[in-house]
Amino acid sequence: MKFGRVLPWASRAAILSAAALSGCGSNDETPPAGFSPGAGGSGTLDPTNGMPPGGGGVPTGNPDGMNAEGNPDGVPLDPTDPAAQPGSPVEPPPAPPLSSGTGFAAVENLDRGVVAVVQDGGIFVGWRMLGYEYDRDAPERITYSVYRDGVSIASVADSTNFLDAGGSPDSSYAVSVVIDGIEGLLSPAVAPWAENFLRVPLEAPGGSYIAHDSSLGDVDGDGKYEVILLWQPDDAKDNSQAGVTGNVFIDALQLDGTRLWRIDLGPNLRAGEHYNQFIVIDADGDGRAELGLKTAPGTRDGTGQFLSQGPAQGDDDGAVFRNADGYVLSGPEYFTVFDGLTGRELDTAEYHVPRGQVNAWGDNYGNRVDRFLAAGAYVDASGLPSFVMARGYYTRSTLGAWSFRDGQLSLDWVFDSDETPRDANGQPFTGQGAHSLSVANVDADPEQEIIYGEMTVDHDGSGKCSTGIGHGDSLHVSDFVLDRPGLEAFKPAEDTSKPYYTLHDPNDCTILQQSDQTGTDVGRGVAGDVFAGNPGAEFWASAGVGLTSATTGERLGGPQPASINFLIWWDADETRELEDGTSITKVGTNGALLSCADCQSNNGSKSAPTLVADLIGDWREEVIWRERDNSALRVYTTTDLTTRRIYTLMHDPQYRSAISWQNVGYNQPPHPSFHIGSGMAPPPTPDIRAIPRPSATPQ
Ligand SMILES: [Ca+2]
Ligand SMILES: [Ca+2]
Ligand SMILES: [Ca+2]
Ligand SMILES: [Ca+2]
Repeated sequence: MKFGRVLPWASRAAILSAAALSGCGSNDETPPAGFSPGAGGSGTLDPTNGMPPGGGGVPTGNPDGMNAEGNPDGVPLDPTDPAAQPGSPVEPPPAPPLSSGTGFAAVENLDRGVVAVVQDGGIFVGWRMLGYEYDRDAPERITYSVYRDGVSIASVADSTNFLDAGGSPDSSYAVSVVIDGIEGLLSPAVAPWAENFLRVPLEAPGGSYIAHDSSLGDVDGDGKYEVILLWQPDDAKDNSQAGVTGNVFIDALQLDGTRLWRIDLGPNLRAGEHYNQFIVIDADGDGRAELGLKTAPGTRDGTGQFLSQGPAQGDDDGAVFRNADGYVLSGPEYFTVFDGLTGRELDTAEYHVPRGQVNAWGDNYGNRVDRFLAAGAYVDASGLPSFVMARGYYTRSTLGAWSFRDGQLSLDWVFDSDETPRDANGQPFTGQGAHSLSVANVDADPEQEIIYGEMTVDHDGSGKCSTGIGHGDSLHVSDFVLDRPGLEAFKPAEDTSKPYYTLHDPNDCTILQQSDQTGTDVGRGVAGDVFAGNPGAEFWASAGVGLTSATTGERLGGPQPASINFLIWWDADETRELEDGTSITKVGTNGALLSCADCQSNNGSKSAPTLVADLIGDWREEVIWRERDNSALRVYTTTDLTTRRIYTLMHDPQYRSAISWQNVGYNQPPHPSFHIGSGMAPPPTPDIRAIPRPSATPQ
């Protein structure tokens, strides 16, 4: 196999531009084949032939089939060849050898995610480093070439952003990866945004609907995320409140506002934060995301049809099971997986843990029986993500893992605290859950575990451990303490007999830090590195818990966080910023870094965003807010130039899982599996492989 030599920039640029315009291999850039840093060898390549030294190893098949198939032998391009002159329709240049990873977790085959934004001093350009482009031991091997109007203008080695002082609003931008001096395919060119947000127009299902929580998935397999949006009626209820609610709807939206489908959950699913947890993952590894959530008779899929698979076949879709108080405490309960592209029902099963006796869950009116949590999690040995659907956390706590393969759902395991009431140390598994959950790999095997508040459920559904501290409102899991191996979990406590907060090891549930105060339900708490002056992360909480070192437990003087809510990586440094309401602030800095007066946050005083996630551009996070009148979503991206390079956070399996569960319960910010902040080490090599793109990408 031969690979083309690197051409002088000018001629190369012309070729790349021509290739991009020719349409061959240009609708999608192509993750090149054959290079696999950190997996299966040194990752060092012979630049003369693009193969690993000694000829060992076969380049991994190209994820979307355009590169290897379109140019299988990497035919060298000759700048003197008339076919390679500017404007000539030529084959795209050979790509450097690069595999899409051979690790455990099957992740999305994302595109370059290039975004450009008009600035006072030029044009800001940001893009993704893919997880499998990262070489922890030799990061200098990987650089990026930035093209303006088809001409290379910069080689960027220290980051994945660039300010083009010579750019104009009429310029177009594209980016290619260069590995060991060998250039990959050029991304499609993008036009700059006039402002630092993208407006995604919406069509509400009715005047009383709020564009509520959202999730991300690549439903058509083109490497770009779509937004899955839940429409909440404005009469949605907390479980503790009686009242009939409107139907809940779920839309799939492309970023230009094109609506792919709308699911109507129907009258037998109540609207409220604790009811309808929706999970978007590519569960079967076919390159397109699915949607999984709880359903019932009367649910219509994205094609407008009532559910008809499994137990839904022949059920009564006209039946309304809700009682006079608006609760749905009888009737069938299902779990359905929907096609992400069409919204069509793919399979439906009985919900794995039925409600049974309502009062067995802690009350008799239907509050605690209907406390649901959910996540997409890599709990299966295949490395494909599963739907982990949970019921109950105040008392009885149950989790079940559903895999979806070849069009069929199967229930792989159920954890039930009624059957496993205590851990090996005698701590209870009942009543440990929070209003959200977390997913992380906390032990030596590659599968993820479920951190369910103060307890951990192993990837195989066995109870791993519990602190016994009990329920609390929020939960944060990441590497918060740098000099200690493994991850830490921070959670405030609701039980007034318990310490205000604890920090524990989610692998063995050892308590590492705890408040010396008791007596209050501490309703809010956050952990993250928001202050560069303290090594590792900090945490803070309501009830007057100021900024505290996660490492030492010492209360830190000086500037304090202005909110106890979401987090976002937004500015140039590695410490994280605060997201709350419709603004972004920074500890120690007056005023907002960003705010949107035309936007509105969600869930009342919780002031949650529609989503915070690394959606496009570099590793820093985008925020999605809804406009006040629900006529659009706005996707904001940072334009603050950074010199920090990190692969897209979506290629960190823990962060990707967190985006799947962000909408669940009381939304909490996502955390990666490793420390991003002051004094950070080079990120770990992600244990991933990219799912091949579908051979024919539907549009
Ligand atoms: Ca897509
Ligand atoms: Ca799929
Ligand atoms: Ca594990
Ligand atoms: Ca980003």
